[in-house]
Amino acid sequence: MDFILRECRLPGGELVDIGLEQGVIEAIEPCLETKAAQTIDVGGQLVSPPFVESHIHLDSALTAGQPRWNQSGTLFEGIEIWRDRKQSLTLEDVKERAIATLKLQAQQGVLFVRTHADVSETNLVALKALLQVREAVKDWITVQVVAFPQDGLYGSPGNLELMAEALKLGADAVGGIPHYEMTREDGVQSVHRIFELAQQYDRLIDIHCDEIDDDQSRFLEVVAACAVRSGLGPRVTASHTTAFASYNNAYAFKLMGLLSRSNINFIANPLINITLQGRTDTYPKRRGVTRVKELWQQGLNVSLGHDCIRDPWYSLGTGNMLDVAAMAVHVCQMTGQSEIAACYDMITTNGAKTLAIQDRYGLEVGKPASLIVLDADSPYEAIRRRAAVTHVFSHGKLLVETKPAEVKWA
Ligand code: 17E
Ligand code: FE2
Repeated sequence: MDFILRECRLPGGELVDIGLEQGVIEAIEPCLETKAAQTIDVGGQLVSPPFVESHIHLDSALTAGQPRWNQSGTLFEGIEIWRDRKQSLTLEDVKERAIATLKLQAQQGVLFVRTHADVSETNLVALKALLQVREAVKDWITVQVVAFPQDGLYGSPGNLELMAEALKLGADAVGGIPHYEMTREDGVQSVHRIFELAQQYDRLIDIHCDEIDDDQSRFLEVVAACAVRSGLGPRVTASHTTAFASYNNAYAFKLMGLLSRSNINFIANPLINITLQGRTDTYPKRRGVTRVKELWQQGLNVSLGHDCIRDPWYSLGTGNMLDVAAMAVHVCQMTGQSEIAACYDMITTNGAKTLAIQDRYGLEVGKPASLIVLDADSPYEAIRRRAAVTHVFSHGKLLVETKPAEVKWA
């Protein structure tokens, strides 16, 4: 064996040794007899599959304040600021910020990332840069790129062609933003078009859907219906769906039945939507984060994303998925023990399901040897203390080590 990690606490609580050989998990057993070139005594700390960042915008990451700060805190002002900033994008600018962000993520245990790339930008610079980044980093971190028309698929006459071009260039998924299209009809049509493109090019779908507090924003039902009719179900993701938090319960109940039938994935971004939404409310002020607990209780796949790290929509952000999970625990009131454990799943296994990479993901013999060690003995403690990720293994190689902070009383 190349590596043996001894006394690993799995997320489910079992204590095992894990053997890594030639980039693959070779053995998971209570007490491994074999010898290895290197042994790490994990001492009962949590060993987990890597974190999955299922929703982030790497093209705009690290641009907060450029050319100005978001004063209103709304999605719409963010889109306008980004429209100005994106005029000066270069391949180098996007690649540098994206790679710096991926390193920040990887050192905190993230080894799978789905990023959106704005394709409503005339030269497709963001998309081309992120496709180059996907290739450049593939030995240590897996990146998926969604072709995302930030200004709307029908926002400008050339946007549909730009989307098709992005898919020809190799984007992994088709994106959309129906609630931002000029009319409800355009929004509905955009969803149909997205499904046609996904089928034509054989790609995944991840739509920014109903990211608004408008209780009349009902594109999620269109996405779910298209998923049922096309049979694409698990290859489809509805991101944000914040209007779901404003729907009346009678409609939400009907919708939930359709969502179950559709079997699509959901991504909530609690850090950002707790700050973006509710901005037009006085009091009571809505939380504007989708019905995470109810979707989970319904047995649907929900994962969590950071969405932003220092960009026009959110000037904060650390890249630490435990921050995201902790915010979900609070905002979605998932404070029960099984609910906190579910929030940990939402930044690990559920994220892998959203990305449709389950064949390459998980602590199982035969899977790639990508795993993380945390300075905590359970997912609950990891979230509560935002525990440090002490070791990150990618494809059998130790990629990064972090020493947890030391405290000394005088
Ligand atoms: N664009 C968008 O439409 N929504 C968001 N939350 C971000 C970018 C970050
Ligand atoms: Fe987003």
